[in-house]
Formats: sequence, C-alpha cells, structure tokens
Amino acid sequence: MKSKLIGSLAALLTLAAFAYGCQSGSSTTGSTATTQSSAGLKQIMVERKLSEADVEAALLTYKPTGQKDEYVIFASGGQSGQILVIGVPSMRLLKVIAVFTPEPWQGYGYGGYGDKVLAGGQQYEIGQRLTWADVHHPNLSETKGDYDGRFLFVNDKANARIAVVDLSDFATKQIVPNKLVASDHGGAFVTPDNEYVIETSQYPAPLGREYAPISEYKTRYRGLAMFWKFDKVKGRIIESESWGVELPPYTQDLADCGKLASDGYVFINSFNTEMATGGILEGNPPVESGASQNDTDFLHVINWKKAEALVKAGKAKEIKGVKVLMMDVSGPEKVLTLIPEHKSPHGADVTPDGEDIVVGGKLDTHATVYSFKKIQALIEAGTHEGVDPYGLPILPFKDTIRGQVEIGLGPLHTVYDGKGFAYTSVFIESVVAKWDLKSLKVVDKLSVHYNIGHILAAEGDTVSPDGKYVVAMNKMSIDRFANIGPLYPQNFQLVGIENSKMKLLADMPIGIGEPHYAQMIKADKLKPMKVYPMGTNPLTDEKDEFAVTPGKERIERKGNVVDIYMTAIRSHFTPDYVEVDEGDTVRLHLTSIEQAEDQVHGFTIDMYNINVSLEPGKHENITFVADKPGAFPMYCTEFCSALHLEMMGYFMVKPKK
Ligand code: CUK
Ligand code: CUA
Repeated sequence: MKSKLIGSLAALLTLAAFAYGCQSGSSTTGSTATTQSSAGLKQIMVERKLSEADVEAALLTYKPTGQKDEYVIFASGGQSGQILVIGVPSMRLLKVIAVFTPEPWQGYGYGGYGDKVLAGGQQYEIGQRLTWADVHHPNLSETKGDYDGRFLFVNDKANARIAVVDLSDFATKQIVPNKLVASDHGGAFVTPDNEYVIETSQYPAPLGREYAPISEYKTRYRGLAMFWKFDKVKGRIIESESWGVELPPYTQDLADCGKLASDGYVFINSFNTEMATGGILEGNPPVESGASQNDTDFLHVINWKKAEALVKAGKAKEIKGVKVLMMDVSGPEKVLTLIPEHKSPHGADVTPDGEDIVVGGKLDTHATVYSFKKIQALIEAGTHEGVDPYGLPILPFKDTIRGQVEIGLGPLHTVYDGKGFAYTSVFIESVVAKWDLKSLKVVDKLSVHYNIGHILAAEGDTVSPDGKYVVAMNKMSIDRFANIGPLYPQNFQLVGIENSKMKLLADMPIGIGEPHYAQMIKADKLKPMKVYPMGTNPLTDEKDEFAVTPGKERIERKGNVVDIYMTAIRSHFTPDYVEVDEGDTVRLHLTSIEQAEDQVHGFTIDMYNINVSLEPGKHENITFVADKPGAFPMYCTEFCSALHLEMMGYFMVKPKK
C-alpha cells in the first residue's frame, strides 16, 4: 500500500514539476536533486501521515512567498461587525475591513474619518451608540449581472443597517440605518445593474420602530423590503430616493435578486407564517415549535420594477419620511405575490440564467426548484389558489415548480458552477451536495467539518460563475483544530470542483465572529489604488480643504480654538511640539505627504484615545477638547522606518491656573 502510494506520489511530483516549469523536476530523467527531494518528501509524508490526496491538496493550494492568489473572498465577519478579505486558493487572511465596529489599526473610530462613518450609522433618536453588528451577507456591486469589483455592501442583522465599502481603497464610506424595521436578513443583495441595494427585514415589528403590544402582532407588526437607491458615480446610497415594500408579519428570511430571465424581480423565502410570537411563561409554545406547525410557508415574489413605477406615481405611503408601498396596493397590482414553500425553508438562490429559484428545505430533505417562467405566467394571468390574511395572492405550488431535489438532511443554501451543476449546503448531514440542474439528481456528496451554513462559489452569484472552487462555511469545527477554549472557531473549507468528484483542499479556522455568507471574485477584477492622491479625505474621496502641503505646516489660534496643520513623512511629524491650554478645542489637520507604496504611518496621543492610520497621501481631521492637562507623547504607531521610534513629539496641555 505504502509503496504504491509513494510511486504515485513520484508521478504527482513529476506533474507538479512540469506544471511549475521546473527544469530538473522529472524523476524519469534521473536527476539527483529530484531523487533526493522525492526521498525527502516521501519521508515527510510518512512522518506527517500525509496521504497522496493530502499532498495533492497542498500542491493545489500552496502559494510560495510572492505568488499571489487568483481569487479574493469577501466574507462576513459575523458579530465582529467587520468584513474578512481572504485569498484563494491559499486561504490566507489578507485584511479585516473595518465596517460597523471601531478598528484601531485602520484608525477607524478613534478620532478620524471613521468616526463620521460610524456616526452616520447611528439612530440618534433612539439614543444608543452602536459599536458592533451582526454581519450576514456581503454582496459585491454588479454591472450587467457580473461583479465589477467596485463596491461591497453588507447588512447588520441585529440593528438593520447597510454599509457601503468602496473597493478603490477598501474603506467603509457609508452606513445607513433603516428607520422602519428592527432587524434585517435579506440583504445586502444588489440588482444586476446595481440600481438598488436590497435589505429585507427578518423579525417583524411595528414599522417605524414604534411600540405595539404583542397581542396586536397580526395587525400592527410588519416586514419590509427596502430598496436603497445606489449612485454608482458617487458610490453612495441616496436615502431620499430609496423606498420600501410592506410585507406581512411572516418572518422573511433570505432574499435574492432576479437576473437575465428574471431581471426586475426579487425572491424572499420566509418562515413562521403561523405568526407565532412565543411567550413560554404565558403557556405558549416557543417560536421554534410555534413557527413549525404549518406544512408550508411562503416564497415572496416582488416585481420591483413595477413597485418602483408605483412609488414614482405617488402610490406609496410615507412612514417616518420613507415611501412605502403598502400591501393594499401591492397585492391587487400584482407587485407582491406569495407561493407555498415546504416548512421553514432557508435560502432563495437564483440560477445564473435567472430561470430558476432554488429554496432549501431546512426541516425537509428537499430543495425546491421554482420556475420563473411559470411564476410569471401565473402572475400575469391572475391565476391564484387563494389569498393570505392580508389579501396577497397565493399561487398554486404545483404549477410554479420545475421539480424537487432529494438532497439530504437540512438543505440550506445553493450556489452554481455555471456548468450545469448546483451545490447545496446540507446542515444536519454536514455535506455539500452536488446536483444536476437538468435531471435534478444528486451526483456527488462531500463531507465537511461540520454543520455547513452558507456555501459560496467562485464568481458564484454572477450570470457566469467560474466553476473552480466552492467554500463550505462551516458553523462547527469540534475536532479540527488545537483546543482554544469553549468558544470554537468556525471553519471555512475550500473545495475544488473542476472535476466530477468534489475535492476537499484546505481548512481555514475563522476566529472572529460567526460568518454567514461571502462572495468570491477574480482577483484581477479588483483595481484598488496603491496610494491616495495627496491630501485625500477618505470620507469624501476628494482632496480635503484642510490638506497640508510641505512647508505650510503651522499652528493657528483663534480664541480657544487651536488649528494644527501637520504633515507626516519618514520619520517625523511637523510640527512635533504642540502647546495648548487645558480646555482648548484642538483641530488637528494631518496629512501624510508620503507617496511611496506601503509607507504607512500612524498617529496617536497618549491618554486621548486618538489613533489614526496615515496611508500615503491620506488626510485626517481630528477634533477634540484638550481636557486633560499634562505632557503627552504623540508618536507614530506603524513601524515605518529604521527611525520609526524617533517619529514622535510632545503634545503639551498647560493646566488651568
Ligand atoms: S443565514 Cu447564516 S447560514 Cu443569516 Cu444567510 Cu443561512
Ligand atoms: Cu512613521 Cu513609524
């Protein structure tokens, strides 16, 4: 057994050598170097108990220093509130983008521009400053249904917010809080030309964040699909041009946008059409069982182009200044239609051609494949088998589907390879199921470790997926890694899907929050800047009016307001000595006048909780009150040069007499 294995390893190494264009790599040439290294490798295999499959996986994923990844994943950072950037196939963590949570390395939330982004995401009328988020679904911006590599959107389930990240500098630019709903889940999904970023609610609540007793759940609690208008030129959501569609108080779950054949539509699965509200102490069933009584829940179908036209025609009602198309309009106008789904489904995933929508069974062993053409014909003909309590038409289930796939225990989410196959995550069974989109038959299953939630594919949500990799986003990792205490990491597993059999290639523990979804883009589609144009404020993407040029550094005082115009360059700040009086308002205008790639400085002042990152060309405005007297060192926090430790100065605050 062992010798057979090692024999094929030699063949594998030969192949690998050819693949990498190595001159002396073939064992058939009898090269001494190769024979020696093969012998060494054989020994390593034996010592490390590596199988041939392990070595092959290593060869397919290993990136020697300097060799770059082909794909980049943008993954939800879960409760961390951030986004993880991961290279594929190496599964190396490249960056954690600060989004909803203050992040010191990027100087996000410690005095600089990030404070303003975070402030924009607050609901001040509620009076709570939020410093975290439950990040679920990052989505890349699209042009004609293809990732264009320009922006990234992500939702905060806990506090119903959407963030916009600009991929020209990988910085968060905007957070918009939803004024109407109390939690979201079906977001952030984009329309194929990015006209809108979609955010649909999860747990129903009175619209506008009002109070209503739980006994009025059916009459006062509602869901909502929010359509955030996105300005691609400015790279910002325009709140005043955004609007919503009122939904019944079922628990809307995941959404997806139609494309090609189904462009103009949005699909949202739901659960708890029972409208259970718990109340265990009051003698009611908990939501988990109360919500699982009916045999079916509803797939919601929204014709968003028609909804948009109705909103523009003045058919919407204003709630807290937001235009909302109510159900008494959207039902009769065929804008909002319901279709039965099997109990407590999860996921709604549109195929690359836009023809089908796949909904996972979750508590059922099937995935249901709905046909958009059939749905559209029924809606247009006005055929329905009944209406729900809110007057919304319900289409006959049997006439809307193309079929059902017997998947296994707990199917959740589905992605596609663009070659006619679908890959469904199967939570309870802990497998990825590969199935044929034509025959609706499972053709391969791969065990993953363990309890896979989402699954993602290379260019997976575009109209033309790449079909090279999928990643299993596993919720549990029980025996996979060194024990690090009772809070275990989640586990991303890279799976090769180029051949008929799926192949497990690599594990990546995720030790920061519970990720939900992620998207994978071809790395060469990303074209971020390497340095900022001199004096750029990342909040506006423009040269800041207070940008400082070399030679113009100065300190100006007007009353008790002190303006400090400062530059940073290896290895000093100018000015490096600042004197103010206790109680002065300090306005520090700080420009990095570096233009060399990867020459980053930081800036902090002892005891003032100030820390900004100064990438080349970046400008920061920091305003604070010098309320603590003392002699405070200020210094550069990034090891920028041999004289980095010398890059410091004093910030003097003279005590009041
Ligand atoms: S949900 Cu997490 S596994 Cu929030 Cu997308 Cu399905
Ligand atoms: Cu600049 Cu360290």
